[in-house]
Amino acid sequence: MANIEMDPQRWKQEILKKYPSKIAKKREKSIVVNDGPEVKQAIQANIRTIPGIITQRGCTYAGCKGVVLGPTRDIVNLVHGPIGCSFYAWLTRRNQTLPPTPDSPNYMMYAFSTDMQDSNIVFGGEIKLKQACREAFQIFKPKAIGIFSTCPVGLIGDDVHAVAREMKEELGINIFGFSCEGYKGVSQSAGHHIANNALVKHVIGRNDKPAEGKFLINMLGEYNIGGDAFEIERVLAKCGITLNASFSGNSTMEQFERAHTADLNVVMCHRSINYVAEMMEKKYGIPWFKVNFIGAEASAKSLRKIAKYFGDKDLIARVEDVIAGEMATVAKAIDAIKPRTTGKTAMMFVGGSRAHHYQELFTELGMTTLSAGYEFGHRDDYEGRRVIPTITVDADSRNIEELTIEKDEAKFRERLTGEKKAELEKDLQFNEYEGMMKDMAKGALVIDDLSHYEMEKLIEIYHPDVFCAGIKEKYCVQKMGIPLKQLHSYDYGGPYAGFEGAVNFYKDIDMIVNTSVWKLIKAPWEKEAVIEAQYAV
Ligand code: CFM
Repeated sequence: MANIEMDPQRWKQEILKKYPSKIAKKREKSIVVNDGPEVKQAIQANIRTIPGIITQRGCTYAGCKGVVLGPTRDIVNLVHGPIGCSFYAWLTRRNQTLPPTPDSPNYMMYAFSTDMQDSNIVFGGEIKLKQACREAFQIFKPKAIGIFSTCPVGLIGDDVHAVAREMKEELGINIFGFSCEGYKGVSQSAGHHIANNALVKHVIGRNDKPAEGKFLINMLGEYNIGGDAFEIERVLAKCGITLNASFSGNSTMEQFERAHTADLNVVMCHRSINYVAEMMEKKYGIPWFKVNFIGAEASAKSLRKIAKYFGDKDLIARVEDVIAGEMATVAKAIDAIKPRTTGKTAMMFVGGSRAHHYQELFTELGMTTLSAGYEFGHRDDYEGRRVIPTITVDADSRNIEELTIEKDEAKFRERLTGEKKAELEKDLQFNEYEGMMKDMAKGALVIDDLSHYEMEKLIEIYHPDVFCAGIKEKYCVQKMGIPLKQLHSYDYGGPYAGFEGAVNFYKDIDMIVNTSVWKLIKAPWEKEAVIEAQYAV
């Protein structure tokens, strides 16, 4: 059973005591004891990890290629770099996709790489990159090729953008490059921004034919992990809401190209895609608001928001019908499971949005989130977008291009006129994300870029019933006798989004927190004598 008596301030002080004073001073600002929703607290985020500290973070290339473009099935995602970078990106993330017919283009199972060698590092890799574009074109005849830069590309100065322009001309398909070298930012978050920029520059707006149907929305920041997008698509279709484009779970190039024709942008993962939402509003006049399809209640709320936006009586009624039907099944599951999960505790350290979104599901299970944090969230993901103007721009953030966006006079369409907008604004918060801290309990520990050491100490002291993170943390945590649920890949379970997803999650968490296996195992060092040493100074 969890030990929740621990004073979080004491935990923080104990952790910081172990660090050299300079490091303690830095880490101190990234560890906040939450004072509850009324108090506005600042947290330090999106800064470099201190060298020597074991972080959970990934690289800029991972955020660009793996996260944002990875789930799009009919684009050849060509990695310019050594083969190791491609091996990482090759189906190691659990994006799923569903081509409409067996012979529809789907390149997601392939790893496209220029396989740079030492000689390319010395003499340059542009020739090899051009050859790779031609080869990919000859074999697959794709609609588009995206070229992703890995660290050595930036170091030797290969110009992927010039190659992309030349190849676009030669092959007659859309080819564009990303300067997403792994070291480009402090985490994968920089890669999201770089991907967003290129999508706006090179893809969105190329096809003016919208999807067929009424109530056209784009779903931004949903990546179809574990089939989440399929469940969201099912629910939207049932409601009669048309998905015009998805960025980018189960998506295609065609969807990206027609995204500017939608009536509304809804944003799931704020961290990875808020740039596209903002830029599309300026350029094409599409309003956006935040939604969350993780959690049954949150899904219902999000559907109601969408229906409210369109203001169509039939749509509103249909959405209520769908919610009532889906909630009946959810209620059955929760009634059976909740008595077994109530009072249990969870901790979540994932990415830049799930550490917030999944708290919804744990609340539905009657569980408490003792501590949570993002790997690479920015202050706005913790404190809300109101802090954006006050965030200090440092050398690392300045490194990422900020596009200047202007209204596209030909394609701009005013979706909301003054009066209607003012009316809707009473209920819908446009351009807003209030962040994670507001939803967390008083006394909960909010920790940005959690270090491995801090993770071990959290577990030793609090003994949560479940710890949620990724594969890097999984086995260390489980060897400490605490179950770990992966929230990046879902441990090959899921979907967890929407209503059916919520039920799947309840069942999985019930099994995880109520199995006795974790109480029976002992790590070798708990059973046998070990030799320990200490520094003399
Ligand atoms: Fe957004 Fe993501 Fe996440 Fe993310 Fe990610 Fe991911 Fe994630 Mo892993 S885009 S921030 S960079 S929701 S890959 S699909 S699970 S860390 S919390």
